[in-house]
Amino acid sequence: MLTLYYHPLAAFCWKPLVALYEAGTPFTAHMVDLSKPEDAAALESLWPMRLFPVLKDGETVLPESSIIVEYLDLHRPGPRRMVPADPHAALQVRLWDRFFDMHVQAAMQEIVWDALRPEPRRDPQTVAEQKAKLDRAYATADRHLAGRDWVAGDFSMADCAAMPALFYAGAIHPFDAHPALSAYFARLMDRPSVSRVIDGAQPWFQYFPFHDRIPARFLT
Ligand SMILES: N[C@@H](CCC(=O)N[C@@H](CS)C(=O)NCC(=O)O)C(=O)O
Repeated sequence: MLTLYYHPLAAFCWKPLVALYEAGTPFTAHMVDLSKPEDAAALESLWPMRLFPVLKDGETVLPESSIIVEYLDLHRPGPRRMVPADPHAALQVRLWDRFFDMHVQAAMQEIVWDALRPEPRRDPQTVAEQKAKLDRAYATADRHLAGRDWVAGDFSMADCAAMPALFYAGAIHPFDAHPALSAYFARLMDRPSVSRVIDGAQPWFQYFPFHDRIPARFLT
């Protein structure tokens, strides 16, 4: 049996959750509450970096959201692959998965960490720099998405990565001025797998420091 160690609010955990729901793969969702020392120690015993998501499948223990999705594709494939078999198409999926993790999620996380610090330790300069990075990433994604339904061919791991990145980053620093990106985000939000992940996170949104900027349609 597969067990996913995760937290419902954690953006990187949403990526394998979407992949699991897309495939209809049964799994046990094991919530990790890092404010509890025993949970933190248990996660650390699985992955010393003490970051989730972590997937356990028998003796196999895998951290890293993209590696987990690739593993699921290999060992628990659903009706459609999240990383295409064609190596050239797969490169595009991995490229855009990296893009959303490194240029959208990372910038969004820096802004969140800043907001979680006590006021005197906040750094407006860092926030401004990260918002400028988001602007560049939004413009890049918008150009790429013009004329495309999904980021790289059919719905794939790249879209699983884009979903949490854009959900949280868009609440902090909106991308409404980018039509192709906005239309793509609306398509993402229409997927049942995505709604399921967002529904699961709802009780926890209050702990997101920008929760008052999450659009009301995601809160009901
Ligand atoms: N590159 C990792 C990043 C994982 C990561 O940063 N996870 C965050 C949650 S979104 C975490 O575990 N945070 C806990 C902490 O920082 O203590 C992945 O893709 O899985």
